[in-house]
Amino acid sequence: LAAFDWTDPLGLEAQLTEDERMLRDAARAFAQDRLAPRVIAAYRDETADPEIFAEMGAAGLLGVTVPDRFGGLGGGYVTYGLVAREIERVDSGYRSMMSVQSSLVMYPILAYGSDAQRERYLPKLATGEFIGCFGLTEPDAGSDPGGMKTRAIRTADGYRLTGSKMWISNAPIADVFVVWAKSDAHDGKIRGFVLEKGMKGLSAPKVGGKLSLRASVTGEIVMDGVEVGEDALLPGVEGLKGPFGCLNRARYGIAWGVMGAAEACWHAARQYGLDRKQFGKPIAGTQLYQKKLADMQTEIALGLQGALALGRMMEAGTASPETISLMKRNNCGKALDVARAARDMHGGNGIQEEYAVMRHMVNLETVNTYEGTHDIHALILGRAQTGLQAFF
Ligand code: TGC
Ligand code: FAD
Repeated sequence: LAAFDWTDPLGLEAQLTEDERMLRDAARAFAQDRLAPRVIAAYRDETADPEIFAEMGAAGLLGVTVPDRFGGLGGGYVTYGLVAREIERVDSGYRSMMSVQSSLVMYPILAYGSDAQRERYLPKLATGEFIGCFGLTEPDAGSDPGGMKTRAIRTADGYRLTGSKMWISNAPIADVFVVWAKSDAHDGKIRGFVLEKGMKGLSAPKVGGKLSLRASVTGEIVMDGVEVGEDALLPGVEGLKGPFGCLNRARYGIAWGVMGAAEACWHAARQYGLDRKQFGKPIAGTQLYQKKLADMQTEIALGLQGALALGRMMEAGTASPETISLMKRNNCGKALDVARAARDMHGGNGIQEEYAVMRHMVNLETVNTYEGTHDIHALILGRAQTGLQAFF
């Protein structure tokens, strides 16, 4: 039998291709060299540096699965997941910045946009010259986005959009806004529109006071009669499957990303336990401590295998939205458990900013909520196996 690698019990490394490992290593180097040194101050001061988008773009981390003719990397879904894992190992907020840009802004423009929209937006989103955001959630429509109030009313040469979006990542610093509205010209169906910063009636005030995901800026999108031409409409999709098509990709990335945050917490707890002595010996030498480490190791190894299996299904075109729900839900919940345990295992130091575990823990509260809450994904899975919807 082979020797045991405690960091990789199920041999994830050997299941990756040479290219995937190379791109993963580049993402890890970027995250550790460029993101890790600024995260403590960014989190403390609640500042999201817009320059990070350009830096991520230069490193090839925006639009990993977008074809290279539009400025993307033309990579596979496993590569995208590995990038999310490396960035979230530093902070969930930085992964949010990357995944909104890649899965929620570049993807819909690629999949549903016109040629003109693709040419206008994708290359600059890929370099980070443009920052994008995705507006689906509203103050009164979170888990139930079909209840949105934002309306697009037909005008002589386009549409007038009125409504407000809430909890929108990147919005206060965004140049490009992918927003979803019910369109009277399309029988009240949900349609996507691409708005640009500076349009009359469009504003994006910051949501302050967040105790989680503080390194990523969140805002509202207020549309007070924003007039756009026909060219702002995403022509290729209508109905909720438009935004959900994007969410499928972002939820998949989260399934990998949260495992990065969980690994950071697990490794930190192991090292802390080896260094910290109480009752005359390292606390990692106690049974309770080792049980917690074993649980972390097990859940992370299984979560990574699930994410990899799903990634291969995404690449083969065999992944279903329900399988994505299963992995998003499981890995967020397990990552949160790991982070809470790691916080506890650090004792008093666990609440200190330089130990990072509490920052990961409170970030993961957001990640467990956005892109469909833990319970909403349970209801999606319950419906799929009983045929009975339990949403209302
Ligand atoms: P339902 O009747 O189930 O479906 C309506 C239509 O949508 C289609 N659909 C999907 N299509 C593709 N992929 C999916 N995952 C899909 N889910 C549904 C469905 O086939 C149907 O199409 P059609 O053609 O028959 O009309 O819809 P419902 O209204 O009952 O929805 C229920 C529910 C709970 C599934 C859904 O609303 C839901 O998932 N709610 C959660 C909302 C959510 O995830 N919001 C995320 C906002 S964005 C965000 O959080 C970004 S954070 C990013 C970051 O910072 O990293
Ligand atoms: P609610 O839907 O009100 O849910 C509250 C509670 O009720 C939850 O526990 C939920 O599980 C439960 N619940 C709801 N319905 C049911 C039911 N039928 N049965 C049982 N329980 C139920 N959205 C975007 O569009 N774009 C973004 O970029 C974005 N970024 C975000 C960034 C941050 C920091 C945060 C916090 C959120 C972001 N969101 C974004 C919004 C996010 O997707 C929503 O917060 C999420 O979908 C939940 O909606 P809600 O907050 O309205 O909660």
